[in-house]
Amino acid sequence: MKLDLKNPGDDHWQEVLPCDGSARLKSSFFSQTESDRFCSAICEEVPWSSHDLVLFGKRMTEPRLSSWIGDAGVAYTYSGVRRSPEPWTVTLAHLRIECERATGAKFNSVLANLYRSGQDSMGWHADDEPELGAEPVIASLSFGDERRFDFRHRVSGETVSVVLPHGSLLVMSGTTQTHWKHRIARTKRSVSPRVNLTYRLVLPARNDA
Ligand SMILES: O=C(O)CCC(=O)C(=O)O
Ligand SMILES: [Mn+2]
Repeated sequence: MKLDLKNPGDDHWQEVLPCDGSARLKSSFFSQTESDRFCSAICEEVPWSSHDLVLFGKRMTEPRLSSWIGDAGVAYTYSGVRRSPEPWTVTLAHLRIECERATGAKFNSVLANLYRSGQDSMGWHADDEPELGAEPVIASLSFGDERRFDFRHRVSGETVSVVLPHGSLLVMSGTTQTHWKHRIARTKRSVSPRVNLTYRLVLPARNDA
């Protein structure tokens, strides 16, 4: 999809990455009223839980709550742990259609994340699991308090940061996961909870492993 980036603003797509992939942000993908409604509904509907991850061979508890939701039969290994999906909620199913419409891509699952405070975070990683394919399209919706999202180039070390506001959509595509890592850093700022939804297409060939 070609986008007009000459006048990036709230109602426009803005390309965040300088090279080696694409991460396009639409800051006001949803209105304030819609975003408030979605945020409350998601917080209530999603079966949040604390998960362990394996980092450098060590098992630890992720500093955020999350839930893996998707079509029946879609399984995904995330942070070294294999998960089966929870069933779609009304709001997450509706937002899947919105993300498919905006990107032209198809999604069969979503990782929902709840950052309870500035202490909650997600370390440097790429969404490069083999079951996502070589150049995955990942649609990332944010609701609640804004947090800074950082990219770091794997070779040059260049970093690019962008703030993800309430009701924004960030679409990562192309070779982004090959060349860049990303994170949500902890912050000492006093921040309210934030919900993030990353819609993904998990390829069926890997599901019976
Ligand atoms: O919270 C975010 O904005 C991104 C989370 C993320 O990168 C992930 O869960 O893979
Ligand atoms: Mn990620």
